Amino acid sequence: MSKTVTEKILSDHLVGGEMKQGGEIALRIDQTLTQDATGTMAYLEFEAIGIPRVKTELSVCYVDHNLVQSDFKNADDHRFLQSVARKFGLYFSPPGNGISHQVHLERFGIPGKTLLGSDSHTPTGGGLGMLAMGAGGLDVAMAMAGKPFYLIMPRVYGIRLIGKLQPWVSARDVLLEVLRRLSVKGGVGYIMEYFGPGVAELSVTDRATITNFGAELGATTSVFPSDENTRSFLASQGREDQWRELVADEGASYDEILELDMSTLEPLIACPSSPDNVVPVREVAGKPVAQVLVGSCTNSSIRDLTVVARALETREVSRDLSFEINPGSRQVLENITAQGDLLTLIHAGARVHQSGCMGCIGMGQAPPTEGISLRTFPRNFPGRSGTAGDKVYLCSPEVAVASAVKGVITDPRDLGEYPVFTMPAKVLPGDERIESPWPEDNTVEIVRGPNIAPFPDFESLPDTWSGRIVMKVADNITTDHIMPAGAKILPLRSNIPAISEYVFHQINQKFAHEMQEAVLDGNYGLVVGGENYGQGSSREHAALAPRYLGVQVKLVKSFARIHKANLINFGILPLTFADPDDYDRVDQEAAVVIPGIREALLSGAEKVTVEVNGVPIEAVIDLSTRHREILAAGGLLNWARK
Ligand code: MIC
Ligand code: SF4
Repeated sequence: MSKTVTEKILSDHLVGGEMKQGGEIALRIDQTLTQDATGTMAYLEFEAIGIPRVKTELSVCYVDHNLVQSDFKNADDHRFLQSVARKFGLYFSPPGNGISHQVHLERFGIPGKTLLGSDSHTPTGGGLGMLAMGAGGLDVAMAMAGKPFYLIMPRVYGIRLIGKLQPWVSARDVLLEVLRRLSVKGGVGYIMEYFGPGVAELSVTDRATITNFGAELGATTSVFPSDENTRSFLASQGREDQWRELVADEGASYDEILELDMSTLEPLIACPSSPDNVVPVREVAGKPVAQVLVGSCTNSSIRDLTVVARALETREVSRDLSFEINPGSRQVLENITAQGDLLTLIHAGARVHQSGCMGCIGMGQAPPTEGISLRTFPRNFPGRSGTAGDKVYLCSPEVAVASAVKGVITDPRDLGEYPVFTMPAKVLPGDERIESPWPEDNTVEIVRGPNIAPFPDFESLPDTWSGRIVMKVADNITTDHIMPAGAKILPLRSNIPAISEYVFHQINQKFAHEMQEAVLDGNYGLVVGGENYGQGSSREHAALAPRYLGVQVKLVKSFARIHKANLINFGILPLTFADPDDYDRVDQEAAVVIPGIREALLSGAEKVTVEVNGVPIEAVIDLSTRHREILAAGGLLNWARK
């Protein structure tokens, strides 16, 4: 039978279940990655599982998010992570070395392998022909312990690329166009697989921009074939021996197909405050800009920064804005330095930062009040930049640099000739600070600072659940709404009691306090939500911290994949409305009873009655047998211990 690239990698790694759409499958995971903001928790969980060494082919522990050290907390976490890597046998990529996804693409990714990462932009690896997926920290901890990763068998969305990108139009615009057509929930339940003659026109870093940004479609992941361009990328990294060809068979079939002629694309931009709020740049051209940031795991490769620098060779950036560069990795920084492009950037007025996530996760770089911020980042969710009421636009490096020069949003085609750039046949690897796994040594001690709190214990699910609707929210609620990030809150990622104070902070600053009082009165919490609830980040804190406060059930129209998996892992029951119109019939504060919920779960019932102020409403239980057992036990760690 003819197979897609997705089907080939899935069947090579299948260790349980059948590859039938909608059923649960279990996959062998070859590689894992963690970043610091989710990693501390993932390693506390790995310790709780009690396995002495990681069992994957390769696991890497990155520090890239919590780089601002305004007190001891982040610095302590960095040391904790380094000691954990040494003890458990992982590679360690220290602060300043770069964004996990960029470094992983450069130094570790291998076509045809599976990669599980505790970050939603792990699909970056799809640019190399890997099946690279984001997950919660606990799922990554299980994979490091050698356990399979469970997943509902996705459908395959084929994106057929034809044509060639025009000057000043780049990979970012390809995905902006896909987001414009499909929206932030258009990829839910799918793996996006790129094929067709246009694929050969894109380099591996272009492809990685597309698969990375594809996370914003809500897709399970995105994948490109592995071809001659993949071979030359790996050769430039000195890793040609790790190349293998991996392309879809002639006649392979996709569940959906979208055809995209790249030659018809023009520069696009996502307006505030959602990545799918996309228009052509010319429609918003002329608006004054206060800040331009080039960086993030989506667009900070050697190609991206070189194009920006070359466009600035004979120009300088406007003095009315702040123009900032966050290189994706030490490799990127070393190569643009060796090429001389770094000097051009500095000379033209750029503020150059260390390699890392920086302002993308609100670690500094907050824009001024009312000021438009143009970013080559993947997310512009409200408030994520750190400034309330922010106006963040997402665009390509080309649009960013043109706007930085003119001081207003600018279609880069106005700059005239497009700089030529060919990727060097051999790059400086820039991996001198990556620490290889230490040999097993029982004397290695884990270094723990006072901010690292023990993992909380959770109770199992009662026979009948009762509580109150403590929050009702609309469609497309992001994990940034549920559990915000930013320089103030991120340092609390290793301390669940402390971080839980900020749950739903953007919506109701008193939420944590109200929950504490409700629980004292014996009222556990149910949260009501709309479509695509929990989109965005993989942060399990968005499940763990509400659970710590006493939120035990979520009843919504639909869930984002990773968030739903995190809810299950921490024993929060994810239910969906059987009739979406019931959403309008339930109000915040209403008393809720779910009689016989434990029995319903364990007997495999597909529906359960939820009584809201005494009125029955039907809810769907869309869960596998394993999920049901985990929920009844009160979470994955409880279940695994049993
Ligand atoms: C993000 O882009 O939102 C993050 C920060 O990288 C998250 C992970 C996190 O919250 O730590 C992600 O994308 O998963
Ligand atoms: Fe870092 Fe931003 Fe990428 Fe998340 S999206 S990994 S915060 S650069």
